[in-house]
Amino acid sequence: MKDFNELLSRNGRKGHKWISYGTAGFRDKAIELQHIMFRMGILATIRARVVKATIGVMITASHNPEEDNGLKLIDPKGEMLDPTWESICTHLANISDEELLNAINSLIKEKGVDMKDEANVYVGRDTRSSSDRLCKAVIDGIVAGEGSAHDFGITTTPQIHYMVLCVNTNGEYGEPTENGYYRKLSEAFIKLNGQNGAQVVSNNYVPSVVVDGANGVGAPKAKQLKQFLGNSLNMEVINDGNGVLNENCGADFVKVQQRAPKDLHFEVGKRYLSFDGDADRIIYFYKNSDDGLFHMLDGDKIAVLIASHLKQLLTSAQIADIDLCIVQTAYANGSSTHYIENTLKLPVHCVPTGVKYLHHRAQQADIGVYFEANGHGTVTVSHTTIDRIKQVSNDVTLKLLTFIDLINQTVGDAISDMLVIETILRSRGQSIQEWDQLYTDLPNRNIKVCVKDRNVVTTGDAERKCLTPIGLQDRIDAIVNKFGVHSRAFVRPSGTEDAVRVYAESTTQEKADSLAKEVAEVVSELAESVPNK
Ligand code: 16G
Ligand code: MG
Repeated sequence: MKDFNELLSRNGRKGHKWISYGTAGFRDKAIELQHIMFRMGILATIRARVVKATIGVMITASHNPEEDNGLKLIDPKGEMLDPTWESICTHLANISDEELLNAINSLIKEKGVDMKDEANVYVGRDTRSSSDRLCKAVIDGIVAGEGSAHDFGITTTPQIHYMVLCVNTNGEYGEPTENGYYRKLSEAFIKLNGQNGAQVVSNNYVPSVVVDGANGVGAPKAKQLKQFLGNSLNMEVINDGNGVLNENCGADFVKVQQRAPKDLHFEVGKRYLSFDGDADRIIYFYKNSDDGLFHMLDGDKIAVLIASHLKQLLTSAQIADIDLCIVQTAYANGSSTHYIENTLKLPVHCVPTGVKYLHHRAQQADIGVYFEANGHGTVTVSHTTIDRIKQVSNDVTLKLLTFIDLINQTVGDAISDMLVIETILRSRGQSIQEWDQLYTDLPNRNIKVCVKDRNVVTTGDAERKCLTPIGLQDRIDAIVNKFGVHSRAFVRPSGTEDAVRVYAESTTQEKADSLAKEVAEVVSELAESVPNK
């Protein structure tokens, strides 16, 4: 350890609050996080030595309010941290300053790490005012762990995931720089959409989008991308940093509130989309010309669009025996699952909430399309599948390979997803309204219930069944039955907030609302009545 005491004194633990490495890493009020950042910097150097590769650290709290912050660790293939290391992170985060050095030394010993080996860590951060200070704490940790930090400054979360994979494949996946990222995506986009795509209307597809940047990192990055896209797409960026991060804007706001973000001149005929605060989620929306109302196209509709396009390409390339599937969570709208099974006729898998589960399941297929309803998702394509596609050399396979280049396969990426969606809509000559008509979402409602201890609620069957408190599932079943066909509800403890979430869907909004309310009442009754652990 280098200058350990001095670096520790700058990044000492101030309070006693317990914190765990949750669904998407650590997340809390930024003022609680300084010591966590330092410790994770050290841990990152150990992890990099264990896996003998560059790993990543991203400082962000995504769609949370500006005063929050967080940290995610990124493994060598650009994927989320190996889950078996999450408890190590949690342990290191919660011990006292006095215990820290011993704990680190035990970890080094346990993992058989030679601290003389090199340890490279890529670091990125979002635009939060606390991110710069917290980034310095991470770098202090990397210095203490005698590793090398490559500080990329302000980046989207998916950009760091991408660059980690690039460097670990020696550039095979792409150049590990921000410009390399824009170049790869924009070159593929221009190849598929034309240098002057911005001027070419294709049937009902108009090549213009309005991007809600959530007043976060996605806004400046979308503007940077614009330089690379040249005249291939018209893009107007709003909520570009002048307002408060994620406040009344961004993908999470639009999805949860089911309405357009602030500062938007909402017009019929335009195509809008929202990024979240770290640009790893995307939601499309528009004003419908028939009813003049807000309509939203979430992760489910995006997954269906992408999977059906891939299926079409594979069929016309005559390599249809490729195993293509869609991965969803219990939050996927019932209509989307029905459409995938009955119209697209593709296998669909349901996994627990959290990108790591979706990503992992998708990777088991030749081509896996995964999306959470909240707009986080991407496509994974196995190496053997790429090789197979390459072997069949024709116009369609060339197009398919270029299309795959548009995708950031490491994690959901709002920028890459936008380019993928725009490409598909153009190739189909479709308006957003036509895309929306693939199927009609069942009305649904998401609510939060605060209980004494959310951990008394445990689930199985990919969160679709409640295991404890005993009796809760039977009560939910009885309520759901009253609401009749196409009604569904489930509950799960949040992985990011101290609450239990209730999801309900039914044939009308009124029914979905009442169903959610009735289930929430039973949750508070049964969860409250179970003593704290
Ligand atoms: C995190 C997850 C997201 C999930 C959400 C659920 C990652 C990178 N992000 O943001 O996938 O949908 O948590 O939050 O895994 P909840 O547990 O509070 O409902
Ligand atoms: Mg996010």
